[in-house]
Amino acid sequence: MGIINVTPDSFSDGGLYLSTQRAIAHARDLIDEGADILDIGGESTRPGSQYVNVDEELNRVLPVLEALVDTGIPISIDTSKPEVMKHAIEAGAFMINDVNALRNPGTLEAVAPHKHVQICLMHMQGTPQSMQANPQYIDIVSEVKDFLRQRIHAVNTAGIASNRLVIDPGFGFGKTLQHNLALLNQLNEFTTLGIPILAGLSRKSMLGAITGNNVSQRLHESVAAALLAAVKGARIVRVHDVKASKAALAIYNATQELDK
Ligand code: 9MG
Repeated sequence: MGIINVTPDSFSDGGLYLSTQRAIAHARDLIDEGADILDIGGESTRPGSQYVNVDEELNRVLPVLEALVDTGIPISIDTSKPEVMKHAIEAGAFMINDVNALRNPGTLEAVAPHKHVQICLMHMQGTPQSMQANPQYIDIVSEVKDFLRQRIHAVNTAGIASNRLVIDPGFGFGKTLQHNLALLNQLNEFTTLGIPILAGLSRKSMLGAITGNNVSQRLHESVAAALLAAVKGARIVRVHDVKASKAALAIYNATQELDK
């Protein structure tokens, strides 16, 4: 899954793709590099990020989505707002990537009737504004797993079948470095929930905390993290660097073909 941020304040490439044309050109590059899905976001979810109103978020994401729909690449829209979900689905979105796991009022109703639309349910402790202030867990893996199990149950009850779902432990969303490392190390624990796992580690500060590299220099650690996530059971990796990630995953995938 290639990342397209149409935001002025995303932690890695904020501002770069704010203009619609530049975002579309970047998306086309990621398609050429082999992206299987594109994730378009109009509101940054980085720690301390600013709220964006519905109209502004729609103005950012819809023109990019509309320009890419004809390419045939499945498009995910990264949003927690029901109005944005509805418009994006009407415009042809294939997935809604909600870092708030459909907990906002109106979101379940926005997506439930659209049986062809996939949904990513992500774990987050707190909100992007405050989540890194003091994240607390007694047992990170079982608490995140319990949260995802409860959200799967809640969305199923709202009429959304499990075959429409993807789950994500939410690396960096209300977690310390130790929490993130425990989640990555035990990512395979989440496979028992029976839902495909998405992992987003690309260029995140947890990687820089280990290597000391700043955000623009985290290619190698991002590729390593994506590969490790795949080995531990992730089916989708959300990345900025599609070409390098694809090459690394191709090696792992080739070893998996041997087992078939
Ligand atoms: C929008 N966004 C930023 N980081 C993310 C992650 O790790 N997972 C998902 N699903 N979305 C993310």
